[in-house]
Amino acid sequence: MKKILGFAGAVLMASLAFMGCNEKKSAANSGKKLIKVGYAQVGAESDWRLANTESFKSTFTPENGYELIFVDAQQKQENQIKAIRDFIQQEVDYIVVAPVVETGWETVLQEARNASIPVILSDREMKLSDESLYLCWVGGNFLKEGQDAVAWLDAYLKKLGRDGEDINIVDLQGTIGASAQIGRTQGLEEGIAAHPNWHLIAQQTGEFTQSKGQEVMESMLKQFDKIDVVYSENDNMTFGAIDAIKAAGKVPGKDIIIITFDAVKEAFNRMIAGEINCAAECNPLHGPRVDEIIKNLESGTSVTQKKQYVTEGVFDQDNAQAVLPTRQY
Ligand code: GYE
Repeated sequence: MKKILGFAGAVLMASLAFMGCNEKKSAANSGKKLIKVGYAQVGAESDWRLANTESFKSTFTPENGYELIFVDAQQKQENQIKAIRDFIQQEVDYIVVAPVVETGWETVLQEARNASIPVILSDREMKLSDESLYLCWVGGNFLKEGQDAVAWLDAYLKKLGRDGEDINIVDLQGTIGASAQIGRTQGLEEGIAAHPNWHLIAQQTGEFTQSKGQEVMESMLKQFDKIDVVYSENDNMTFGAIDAIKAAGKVPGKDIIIITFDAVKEAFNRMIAGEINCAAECNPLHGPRVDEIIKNLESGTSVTQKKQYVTEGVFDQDNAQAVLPTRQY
């Protein structure tokens, strides 16, 4: 105890000396211990992801009381597992994970539990045999996003007077096994099952990236003459698909109805330009939400909500122009 007090005293003295030559007051130099947070991020595959990273980096700052250890796992689960093990080694106070895929996490989460480090999930979910291996989760409702997009398509086809026609749909899927892919794909498949005239003619992953989205769309366009709808599970794949559609001499948004997910600013620009018909929103700004959870825990308030879904909307060419100035990402 004496030793700890001695050490704390030394830290305080050093901090006071530091503060003396630095006007700026912050948690970093007020002598308060920074909360050490390790964030195992999926990667940098999309605009959505970059906005999510920025949200964490701008929230988890020394001024706000944090030391952030940020790891970009390059869309590989094995890199995230390694990052979590490194966080445990570095004795972080909290581990935050945006899991690339849903399954395969039990062992490493058990290791975090053995080290008494709380794990908070953000963005995508995990499917675990023991839900108590993580504290809580905050993110988008991917199934609802898919269902909302399907409801939009249903209404749009009615508006066009095409609801009685055969409609050929292709699905550009996200990373297979990611909860964002699983929920959005399920939303579409439910829609297909409910509409006998909707036909899912192709379904393939574009890994949530622009280049893969373009490549997969190119091959689908070669394979099928009549594609009525592209259901693309994120914006960047959509941007790639639009390039492929234009290169094939077709007009995106007119010859082919384009539905996208995320609704980043560029998707709004494309709706205004007429190239995208509908964007189902997915909010990436989870930094402040996770900050609030951690601050509550630090002040002794326990987590009451295991899962926190973020509210999300659906946008189209009718409201894109009006909504764009209000968008944050
Ligand atoms: O839709 C996509 C990103 O998990 C919700 O991941 C996220 C998804 C998002 O790569 O753009």
